[in-house]
Amino acid sequence: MNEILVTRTSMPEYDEYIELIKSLWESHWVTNMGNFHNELEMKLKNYLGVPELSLMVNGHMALEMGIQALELPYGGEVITTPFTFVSTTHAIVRNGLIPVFCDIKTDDYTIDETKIESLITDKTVAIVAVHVYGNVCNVDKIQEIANRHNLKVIYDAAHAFGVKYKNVGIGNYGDISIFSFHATKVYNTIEGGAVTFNSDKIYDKLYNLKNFGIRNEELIVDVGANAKMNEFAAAMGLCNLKYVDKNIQLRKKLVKHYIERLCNIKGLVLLDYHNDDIEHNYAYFPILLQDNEMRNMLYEKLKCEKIYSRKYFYPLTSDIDCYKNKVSMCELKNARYVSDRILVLPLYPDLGESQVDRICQSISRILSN
Ligand code: T4K
Repeated sequence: MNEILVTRTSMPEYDEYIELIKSLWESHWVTNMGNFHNELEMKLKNYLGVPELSLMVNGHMALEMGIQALELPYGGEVITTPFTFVSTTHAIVRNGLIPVFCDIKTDDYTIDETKIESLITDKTVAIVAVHVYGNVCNVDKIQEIANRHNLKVIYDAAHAFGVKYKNVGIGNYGDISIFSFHATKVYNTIEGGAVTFNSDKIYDKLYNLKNFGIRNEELIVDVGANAKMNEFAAAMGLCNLKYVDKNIQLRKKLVKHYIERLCNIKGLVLLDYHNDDIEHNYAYFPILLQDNEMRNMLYEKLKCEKIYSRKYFYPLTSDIDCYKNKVSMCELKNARYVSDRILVLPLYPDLGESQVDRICQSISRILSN
């Protein structure tokens, strides 16, 4: 039996990429805002339908620098979700800010907007919410709360490339949004990421932050770092952008196939994709098991059959050693419930329907034993 990994990097045809990068052997210009970088910035702005976009070396640096660009006061509190990849929490803390963990909802696993206000104190400066699995946070309610309390809103849209809410690109919500273009994502530049926003001022600030603050050979205007995307990554991004719509359609078909085969299995809860306001990108296919024991058993047994699911996201970031007992949080009842039961099944555009059949048959057999 072939192994089926949780995801598989989408790549263009070999010749297409090689043809594109040939010019780099002529120019020898391989990084520092080269032509491919600038072309990709423009094309992604267009694709995501956002007013401004700054490319970054990866999604994490996009988040770290995006938060930094908002110049929040050191030691300020940030209300956030623990049900995410550690990058989200690390980016807050590495900016000298304090995460305050808020519970999530059990239907789409995003931050529970009804519980945000009770966590606001006079130290709260921002909300960092995550469009987890590409599921859209309640952006309207979150913005209302932020406006009422004068808070910045940052969306970790690492999973949400191409998602639209009410026909508007998801990168338009909040003060900034960040995307990940990691090899495991719906759209990849090998490693890469971007910050989206709507002000020239932030573009300049991010340019400085990602390029050591250098504006010209003798002018250094800020305490920047290095988070530039190189030309090989940008070229991969230019090639992959041509196929992303097709790939999302292939994902959608596979998700439908999964749902048809899993919807009648007792003890499984599937995501509800029926929401006319949301254009989904089908980034992940999470299922929720009845309890922790069942989830762990299914994970192990699938592994024995060379089917590699993942427990995205267990443990909660609030429970990892660097944060446990060191940060404040409300009762994370739903987050714990979900994190203990969630399992993400393999999903990528060239996963065949027959492989989905194999995965579903295994699940059905394992759960009925
Ligand atoms: N915010 C959120 C909410 C995020 O989920 C992430 C990243 C970030 C921020 C930060 O963005 P980046 O700085 O990463 O751009 C993966 C990814 O590395 C990570 O990007 C992602 N989230 C996270 C959810 O998943 P791992 O540790 O699970 O990856 P790994 O190496 O185990 O790979 C998983 C599977 O992907 C492999 O079994 C096979 C496939 N794969 C992997 C690689 C590296 C490929 O097909 N090709 C590859 O090159 O973290």
